[in-house]
Amino acid sequence: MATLVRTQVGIVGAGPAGLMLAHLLGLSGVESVIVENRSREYVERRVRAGVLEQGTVDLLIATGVGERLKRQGLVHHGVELCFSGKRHRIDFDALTDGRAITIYGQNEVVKDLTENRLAAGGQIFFEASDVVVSGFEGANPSIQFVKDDEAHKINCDFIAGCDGFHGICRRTIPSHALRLYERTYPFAWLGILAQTPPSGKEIIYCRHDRGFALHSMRSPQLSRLYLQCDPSDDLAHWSDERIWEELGKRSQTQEGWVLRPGPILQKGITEMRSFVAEPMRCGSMFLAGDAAHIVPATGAKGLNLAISDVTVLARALEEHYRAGRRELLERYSDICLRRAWKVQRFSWWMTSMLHRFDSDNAFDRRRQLAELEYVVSSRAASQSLAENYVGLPPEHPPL
Ligand code: RFL
Ligand code: PHB
Repeated sequence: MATLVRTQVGIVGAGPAGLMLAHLLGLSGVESVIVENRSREYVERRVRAGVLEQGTVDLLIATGVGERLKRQGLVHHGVELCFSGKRHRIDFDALTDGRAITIYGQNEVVKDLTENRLAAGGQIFFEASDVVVSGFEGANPSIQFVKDDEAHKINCDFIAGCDGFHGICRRTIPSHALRLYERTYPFAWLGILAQTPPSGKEIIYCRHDRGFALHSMRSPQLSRLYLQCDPSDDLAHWSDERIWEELGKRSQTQEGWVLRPGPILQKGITEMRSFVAEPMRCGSMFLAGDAAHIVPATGAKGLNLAISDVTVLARALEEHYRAGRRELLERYSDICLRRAWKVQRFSWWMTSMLHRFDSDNAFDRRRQLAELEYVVSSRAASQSLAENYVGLPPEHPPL
């Protein structure tokens, strides 16, 4: 016999989407339980995103999980674009009425949310295996899993599929009930974390004939850098020396700027993909975050979009439990997809403008440079980049 748990919302996945949903529901008095297949240590150490939009930061602070973020987050008022040997700054202050982004690792957000959730008495089952969701097309949704060799079953009113792109929730929905939109890119990113001060004050996006490079950071002593590489590339082909040499070549400027290499603490290769599943709901199961959509990392949007989805979902569930109104639950998918497609467009555009496409001819390369010239020389074009980068306004009224 399985150990039975009863809750209102069963959440699959303790990434940013699942944890933030549980946190927001908790504040509204709605019960939830999270099931995660990895260990707490693994999830908290997984280095991924680093850029938080203004709206994400405001929400974390307003809901009481932004203390460390306020102390340790690095607030940036612009980004730089580098091409043809020159750097150009996009000034968010001047272009967005003072909105900004904050650099704070996704794993730090996950640590803060996990700690807060557990302190508030929330239940998270880590290291759950054989996770299965069922009954969401009928009246008895449930999540089943095995933990410490014991079978468990969570009976709930709703399931939140927050289990990322490779999770099981989206895959359990019958294929006729979903429409999938997808584009894979013919390149990947090699990302490193390095024990060296960042080479610039702000994030630098570099377009170069050898391929794209990105300079970011995690703290005044820790740099996060990325290089466009082949999707089939093997990390074994990328010695530390080759990585620093390639970063140097792709980021060089006419002023003779120098890169500061240092010990590389972590390396990984990430594929680049655009993906949307519509609708983001099947019966009483709601998909949120990467489970429903993926954006290429060039726009720094995936985590922010995940937070935006669960903000809408938490509000919709709260209205259902508090006032018996299902209207927002019915509109959940439409509201989220409106934002998701705008973010898809922006991420695709940033990716197309900054990467080397081997299929491009000389015309395409000149056009790509003309696009960059236009973006940095036209106030309207810079403003379009800036307003998307700091985060578009929500598609739903504020909480
Ligand atoms: P996550 O973070 O993938 O969390 C899903 C969780 O579900 C668990 N899981 C399961 N649990 C139970 N049963 C199963 N069968 C399960 N299968 C999976 C997983 O272990 C995991 O804990 O999805 P979520 O919460 O939707 O969050 C999305 C973000 O993680 C993602 O969009 C961002 O990391 C994307 N991204 C960036 N986003 C930004 O907003 N700004 C950035 O600067 C940024 N940079 C990036 C990025 C992603 C990158 N990679 C590695 C993909 C840079 C990189 C390199
Ligand atoms: C990061 O700091 O990890 C980062 C920054 C900008 C991006 C993607 C990732 O576009």
